[in-house]
Amino acid sequence: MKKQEFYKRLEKKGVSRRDFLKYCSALTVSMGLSHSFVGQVAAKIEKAAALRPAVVWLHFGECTGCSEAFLRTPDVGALILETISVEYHETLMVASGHKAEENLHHAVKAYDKKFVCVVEGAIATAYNGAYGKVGGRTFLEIAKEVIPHAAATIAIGTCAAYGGVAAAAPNPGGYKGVNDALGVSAINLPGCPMNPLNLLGTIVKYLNGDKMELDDYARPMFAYGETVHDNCPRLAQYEEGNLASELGSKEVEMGYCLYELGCKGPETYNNCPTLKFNDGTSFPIQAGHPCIGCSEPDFWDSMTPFYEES
Ligand code: FSX
Ligand code: SF4
Ligand code: F3S
Repeated sequence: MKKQEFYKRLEKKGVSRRDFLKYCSALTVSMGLSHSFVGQVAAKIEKAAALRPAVVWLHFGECTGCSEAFLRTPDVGALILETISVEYHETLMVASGHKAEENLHHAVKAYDKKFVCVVEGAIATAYNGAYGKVGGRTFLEIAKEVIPHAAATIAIGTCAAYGGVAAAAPNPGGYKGVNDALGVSAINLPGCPMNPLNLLGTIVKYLNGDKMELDDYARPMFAYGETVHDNCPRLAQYEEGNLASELGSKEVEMGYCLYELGCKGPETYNNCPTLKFNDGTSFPIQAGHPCIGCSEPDFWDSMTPFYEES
């Protein structure tokens, strides 16, 4: 697809060139690059959009909040949907029933070893996967059938990455993240939900053949290299000892540190303070709520009780 066509398609979806550059700028910051790289990031997105890979998007045990996160950010959603070609997505596609099943088989066959598999949700592994099914087949069966045919797999959200809420104790279904359940090497983009700009950044880096440095939990360093605390707007309050435990809610809103209210920002790796959610509007701590560590392996269990200092 030519560059001009890409812009035309974006404009049709209400995303102007100026909007496009705004998101390039946010992505540039999230990648830890200086503002002078915005043009290069824009060129990388254009290159990725020209390749427009087929994507098979699987849903397993989750709340669909990750899909919602990008659908509720219409411009970012449009950018993602113009950069990839979604061949199968249970909550977005029109088809249902047998027709939907057919679409999945067709996409896997037609784009064998070429498509990117995006997985949203955890996989039930106990009793042969009996605790989680779509169309009469277990998540485990579907994952085993589809993922080996993908050129790359991206596990979005903490559920797909590490099990997340679905794997909270006592976890009778034996829910696990994709890598643990299948023994594969998916890139993990945790967060409950993941930030859609991190998905876009990962796809763009992958399609440009850029080196993707990952941490020990398979998270890209460009997004998960620093803790929430490192970039928190309340960091100065933390350092000055202005803790919010005995304040009224108005003062909490005004910017006192939430550490004594159980904030897990110091042990949570994610770039939410930089990118924020809902089109850069806010993120939990800005809204006056402690970070609950939603992007860490073992969230939920290791992060509860939420409102106690760890
Ligand atoms: Fe999990 Fe995402 Fe939390 Fe929900 O899909 S990470 S429950 S926001 O939807 O998987
Ligand atoms: Fe750190 Fe949380 Fe305090 Fe922010 S609110 S400075 S992340 S402890
Ligand atoms: Fe999650 Fe904490 Fe960010 S709760 S959204 S990692 S501020």
